[in-house]
Amino acid sequence: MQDIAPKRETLEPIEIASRDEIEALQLERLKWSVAHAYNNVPFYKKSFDEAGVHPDDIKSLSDLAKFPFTVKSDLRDNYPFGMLAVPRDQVARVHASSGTTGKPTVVGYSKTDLQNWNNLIGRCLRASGLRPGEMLHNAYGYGLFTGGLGVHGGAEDYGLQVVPVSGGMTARQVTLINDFKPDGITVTPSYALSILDAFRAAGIDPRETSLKVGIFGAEPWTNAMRREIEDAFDMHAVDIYGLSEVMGPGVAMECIESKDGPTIWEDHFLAEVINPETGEPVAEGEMGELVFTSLTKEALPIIRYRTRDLTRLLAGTARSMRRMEKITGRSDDMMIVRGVNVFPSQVEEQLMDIGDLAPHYQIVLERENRMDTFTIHTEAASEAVDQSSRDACAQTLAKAMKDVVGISVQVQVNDPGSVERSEGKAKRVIDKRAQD
Ligand code: DLL
Repeated sequence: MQDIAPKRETLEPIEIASRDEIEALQLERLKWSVAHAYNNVPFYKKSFDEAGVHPDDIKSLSDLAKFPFTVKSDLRDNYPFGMLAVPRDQVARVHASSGTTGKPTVVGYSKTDLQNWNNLIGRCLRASGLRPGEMLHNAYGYGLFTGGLGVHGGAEDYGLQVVPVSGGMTARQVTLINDFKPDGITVTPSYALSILDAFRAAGIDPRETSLKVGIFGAEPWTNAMRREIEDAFDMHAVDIYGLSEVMGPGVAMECIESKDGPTIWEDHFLAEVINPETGEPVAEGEMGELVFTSLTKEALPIIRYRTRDLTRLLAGTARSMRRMEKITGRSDDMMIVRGVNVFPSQVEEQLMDIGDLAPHYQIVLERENRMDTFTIHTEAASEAVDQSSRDACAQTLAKAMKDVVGISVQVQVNDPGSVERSEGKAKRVIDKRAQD
């Protein structure tokens, strides 16, 4: 893999400013953002009044902890436009995330919000090692999902040539990568694996493509998956994080020179980590639920939004801004199986170490005789892996799950291609227990 790290002099000054400068800017912006929300969104006025807090109470960054949280259902309850803080004619774009149940969560952007978003995506792309003039194959879904259009606008502004391919039509993805010779790809890690299969099906060596870097996000993925993808494509794999309620992709981005978890763009977002049970801030560097407050957003200011994402905050390395540890899971993805807490990423980590297995998997939870069963459906890496090797793989994986994670599982190693593929975010867990 080539060394494509950006030169320090190409970074924005704030990325490498002192902590004091960053925190001073945050405080100034926080005061504005909290007041903006309070003065323009009835939901915030009511919620702050009920909690007995007022924007004038913000004298330091830690004062934010006195303010109430915002959760996804607050956005749903104010569907579609009740959370907007600007008149409708100042909203330049809306996006929405489709929940599995109920109404979608709608978010809006002013022109300035879109400019800030573009700028932050440009910052992410620079951090990935891509340079103006290069080409980006953007396979995040276009439409209401923030991935496609969010990355697109920022990539264009940054000076890349964007191929707006979106997700799907996987054979065509291979043709375009092969013919157009892009330098980078933006895609969910699970869809990258589908593209990888399609390369092999087309008889093209994925290590021979022009791709130098892949920018993966929108779903959890492990360092084990990073090694798999980097090796398969002979390119760097870096992590981009974001969520629609806070902006979309580009809230945080892993720097290629360190690959040690996404750097949070703290000049636009204030991050906290709380104990999900008590709501209290955790001690510095401890695991908990990530909470974000927007510092510059006009159309949809968001104050103390509970992401459900579990991580810890870490000191800056490649930049002075703080990092978050690579997300291992969401609190709502956590499976409680016979009393043990399990995340899909723990299955992924164990599975990736077994050479004869493909990196595709799905977990099915069922209840038999009032006992939970946990079955991992995965695939042989190729048709050449015979039944006795498949049985051995199944045993190895079951043993690793028992020894490392502490639960008994069943493993089914099926034929290549049998696990459902995603064109965007993968569905890792099918929980049939609730239906019993
Ligand atoms: O997934 C925005 C995005 C698009 C991010 C493209 C990165 C790339 P939502 O659909 O609102 O927005 O989903 C947000 O996805 O709370 C996390 O649980 C998960 N997520 C996003 N990025 C990562 C990541 C977009 N890098 C939810 N690692 C978030 C782990 C991620 N989980």
